[in-house]
Amino acid sequence: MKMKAVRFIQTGKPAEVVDLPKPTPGPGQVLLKIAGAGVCHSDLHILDEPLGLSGPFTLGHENAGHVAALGQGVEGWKEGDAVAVYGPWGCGRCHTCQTSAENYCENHALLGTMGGGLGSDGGMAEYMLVPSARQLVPLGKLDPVTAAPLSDAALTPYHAIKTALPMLTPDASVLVIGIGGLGHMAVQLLKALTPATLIAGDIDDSKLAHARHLGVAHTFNTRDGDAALEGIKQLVGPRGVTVVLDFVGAQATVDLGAQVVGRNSRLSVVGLGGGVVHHAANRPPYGCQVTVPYWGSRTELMEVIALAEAGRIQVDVQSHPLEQAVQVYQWLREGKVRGRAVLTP
Ligand code: FEH
Ligand code: ZN
Ligand code: ZN
Repeated sequence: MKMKAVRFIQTGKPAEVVDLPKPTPGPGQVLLKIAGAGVCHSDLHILDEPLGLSGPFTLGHENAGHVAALGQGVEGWKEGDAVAVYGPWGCGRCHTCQTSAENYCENHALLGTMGGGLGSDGGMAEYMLVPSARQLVPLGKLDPVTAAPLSDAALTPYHAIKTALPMLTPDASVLVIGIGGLGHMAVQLLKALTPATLIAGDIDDSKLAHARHLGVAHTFNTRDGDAALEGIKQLVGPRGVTVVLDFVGAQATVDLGAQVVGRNSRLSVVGLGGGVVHHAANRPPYGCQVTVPYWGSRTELMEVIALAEAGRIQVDVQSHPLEQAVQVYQWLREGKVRGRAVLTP
């Protein structure tokens, strides 16, 4: 049997929709029938720049669907179970992986893959092979199409926010730069988890309107960096912003973040825009923690799913047929995607 799949061929070449044989699960593996595969901005970096991933492989690292077949020896799951795929595939043996933080696997350099859609075949296909049942997280009654982005667009900001929670007191402030797939989930997570004052920055007024729709009171268009800088400084006063979450990671956004954070703060750069944090005395201000968080742990994914099940967060999904993948990537590149695009086989 054949199946449609969206393939990364090599850096500099567009993705291609091709026919591939339907995979069969080997011992310990699980075959999923994919319901939704999120379209992440990181894929554009993978398609455009040498990120050390060699093709060809099937794209899609933000996946959810139903168990279709179990490899020999797999227990605890049955055909039809709705699941999200935990995306960062680590070794599963090291101390860090044993804590479920496979995103920070100590042996990552030896694995030859970052996960499905990131070196291994991912979920932009009718079926996906998951190497181990440990990468499956139950979705309960959630719809796998709208829940797929929980595995990256929600998990990645959740991981960055969770470690900053002690800093986010009622008199604190947090700036979210980039209200796209991850940013629109970040503002919802911050509203659900913290009393801090929320501030949103983006170069696109429609993305700022989305942030206001999600309950962010203060929005700034960062296309005019000086005006945004002055506006944010006026809003937060001499204390500065407590936490900056930069989901763009470009030089302009990293610079803005470094200029608005206060002392004893945190600047978290998540986006792959290639910006660097310039350092000099008291710049960023003394006591500012600069972090580069990556994705999240499996238990954090379970916590994100619980938030969605409780109705505390909701992904704004634009779904499109799998065959439209190349067009959807183009819309993402042009900043025309609101929330998260999800491909449905
Ligand atoms: C993917 C590839 C490389 C770096 C970061 C990412 C994220 O999109 C995963 O959350
Ligand atoms: Zn991603
Ligand atoms: Zn490991």
